[in-house]
Amino acid sequence: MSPGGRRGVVGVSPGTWRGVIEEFREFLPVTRETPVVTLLEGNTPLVESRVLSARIGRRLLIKVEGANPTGSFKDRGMTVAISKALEARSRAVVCASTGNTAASAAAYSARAGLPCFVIVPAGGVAMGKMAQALVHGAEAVSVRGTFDDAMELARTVTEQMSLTLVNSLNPHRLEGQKTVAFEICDALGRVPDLIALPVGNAGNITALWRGLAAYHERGRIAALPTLLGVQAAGAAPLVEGRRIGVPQTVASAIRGGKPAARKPAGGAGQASPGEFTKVTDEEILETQALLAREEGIFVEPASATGVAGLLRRAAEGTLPDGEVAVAIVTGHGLKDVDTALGRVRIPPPVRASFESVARVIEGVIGR
Ligand code: AN7
Repeated sequence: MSPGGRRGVVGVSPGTWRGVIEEFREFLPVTRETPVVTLLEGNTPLVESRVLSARIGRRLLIKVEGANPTGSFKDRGMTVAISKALEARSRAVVCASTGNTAASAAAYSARAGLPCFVIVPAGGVAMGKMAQALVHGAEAVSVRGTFDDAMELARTVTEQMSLTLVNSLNPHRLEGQKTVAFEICDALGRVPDLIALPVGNAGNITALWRGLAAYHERGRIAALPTLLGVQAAGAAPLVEGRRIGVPQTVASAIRGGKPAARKPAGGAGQASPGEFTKVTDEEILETQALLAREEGIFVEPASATGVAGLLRRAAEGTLPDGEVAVAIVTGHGLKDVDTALGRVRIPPPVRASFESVARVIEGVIGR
């Protein structure tokens, strides 16, 4: 094939992963004319749990979405949204964000050569994400308000100024995010019985369900799983069935009170995508520590939320049936080191000598 047939992945050696658009092209709204803007996202690890399986009483695998190029699942949707924006000759892209969408939009826009504006709630974005957006060259607008206010503004601005909105209200975003479902089923060789994940705007859970439905329709999987959507207790509009004016949680990525995707919609004629549950900030932070210390997986607080929901349901004895569960951990822990460092102690410096260092080691494991 001539390089022109694979614009955007030129230079990738044969046999390597080509990014979600090329790998799952038949399921995505792209044509041969669509310029593919990719950072080779997807193909993230599906890691067998070491200790959490025993705690929930079934096999658990962890889908590590923090291994995407900008450190979150958003890249799966952003490769499609930015490719389509470029194809449509958009003047600029805009998103409201608690951070990860902004980081991803900024990186893919940089690659596409498109101006990118991110509207963020002042004080509501973890520093790693803010750094990503700015370093990639996005223009940030920090508004005195909540994420929900920022979202409203992003919608208005894109409508009034004919710009491209790249939040999950952009249908191309959800199309790309479907691909996590394909990868999970491909890697397992079957559909899991249960998939748990954090829920903010409910874009990702909607996309996941659509991906599963698409594979089911094609006969690639024999059944559909139960989805367990988990929200933070102080920002749980979908669990409580009402808007939350000033949502509060340590998990800043999912600090929203008015889900943009509202009711997670299944595919045509599909049953409801699953169940919703909520967990406290304490459970979120304990689960984050557990994942890091017992499984070797460092996730941001929002991403620990899905696993925390599994643990809570298991403890209550209300976990849906099934042998095999998958937890999608959506973003990397390095994005929010401020929160993580709140739970550990940075040691004071000691003298740079063998004795000083040995004393520390002996204090922990003995001689
Ligand atoms: C790590 O970046 O909304 O239910 O603006 O960053 O599809 O909203 C992020 C959301 C879960 C929730 N985990 O996904 C944003 C933003 C992480 C996230 C979610 C987000 P949705």
